[in-house]
Amino acid sequence: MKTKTLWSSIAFIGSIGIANAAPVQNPANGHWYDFINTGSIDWNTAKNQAESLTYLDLSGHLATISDADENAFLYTNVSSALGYLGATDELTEGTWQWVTGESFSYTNWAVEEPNNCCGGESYLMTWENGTWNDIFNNSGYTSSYFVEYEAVSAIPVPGAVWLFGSAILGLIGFGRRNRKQA
Ligand code: MFB
Ligand code: CA
Repeated sequence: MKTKTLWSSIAFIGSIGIANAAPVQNPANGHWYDFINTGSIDWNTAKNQAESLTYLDLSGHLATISDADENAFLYTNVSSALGYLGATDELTEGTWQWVTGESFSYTNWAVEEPNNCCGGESYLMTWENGTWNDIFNNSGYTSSYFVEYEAVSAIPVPGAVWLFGSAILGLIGFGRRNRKQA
C-alpha cells in the first residue's frame, strides 16, 4: 500500500470514531435518540445544542430517562460511551430535575453517586455501563451528549379554546338528545 493511501485510510478510520450515526427509534415510546460527539463540550452548551436540533420535524432535547427500559435502550442501541443526559440540580442542590420538566423518579446512579464531588457537581452524565454520575458543567470527562427527539406536547391551551371546544361538544350532545326524543 502506498504511504498516501495508508494515511488516508488511517484518517478515515479515525473519523469513524467521531462520526455521528443516524438517530434510532425506541419502539417503546416512538422517540428517536442520537449520540453526538462534539470533540469538546460542556453540559450547558450541549443542552442548547440539543434543543436547537430537529429530526423528522421533532424537537431535540438532552435525553431524559423515565425508566429502566429507556436507560437500557440508550445504553444498548445508542451508545455505551460517556455522555450528558438532560438533568441538573443546579437550582437546588440535591433536587434533580429533567430539562423537560418530567418527574425525576427513575434513577440509575452509580455506587456513591450523586456525590456533589469536589466543590459541587450539578450535571448528569453516563458511565460506560449505563450508570449515572453527577459531574461539573465543564469537566472534560465527556465530549458527547445524548439527544432525544419527540413531538412537543407542552404547548399550553388557552382557556378560551377549551370553553369554545366544550360549547361545541355541548351543542352536539344537545342535538343528539333532541333527535332521540323526536
Ligand atoms: C469520579 C466520580 C466522582 C466525580 C469525579 C469527577 O470518577 O466518581 O463522583 O464525579 O469523577 C472518576
Ligand atoms: Ca460525581
